[in-house]
Amino acid sequence: MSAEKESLELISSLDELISALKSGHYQEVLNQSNDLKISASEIEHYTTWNDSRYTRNCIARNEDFELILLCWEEGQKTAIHCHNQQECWVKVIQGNFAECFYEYDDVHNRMNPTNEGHVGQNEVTTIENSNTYHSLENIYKGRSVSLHLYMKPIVKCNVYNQTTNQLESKTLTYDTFEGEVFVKS
Ligand code: CSS
Ligand code: FE2
Repeated sequence: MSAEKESLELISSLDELISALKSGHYQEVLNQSNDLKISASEIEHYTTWNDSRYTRNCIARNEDFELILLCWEEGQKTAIHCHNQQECWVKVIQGNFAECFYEYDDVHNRMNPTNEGHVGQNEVTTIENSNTYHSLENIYKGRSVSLHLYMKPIVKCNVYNQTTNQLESKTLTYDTFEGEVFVKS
């Protein structure tokens, strides 16, 4: 291990978090995730809003990780989805979420709820089991903002269609990339 890797100190800003990730300190970032404080002013540059759906704003990524800021108007929610077998870490920067976990029953083609809870400001939720599906909903009386770390980046994930009871593959995209409007190539 390099001297630099041994000497990682407490991460106290978004820039330090990005540097730690870009230099491969993944375990240290995860170890500090509960204590990590990211202020509203640091994430302001990355926030965008859409009246019809939550927005996905990529702050930084490489082949090993993806750090995304999600911005949610009141009541906006995800579909029931998985993470394409990638580890997922979510920290609430502002607001409050209802989270529901599910397991897909492929005998009866249905999604069975297994657990539910709330994730509040500064709290962290993680998904490590590749079979786990979940949904998040902004239940705050106003806007919420959450920081998501995926390892590795998630290009596609399975989404549960509640009308047909089928799983569908969805390609994920961004609204912004490193603070600029994202243009699909
Ligand atoms: N996985 C969803 C957000 S909930 S973790 C997404 O990246 O859009
Ligand atoms: Fe998710």
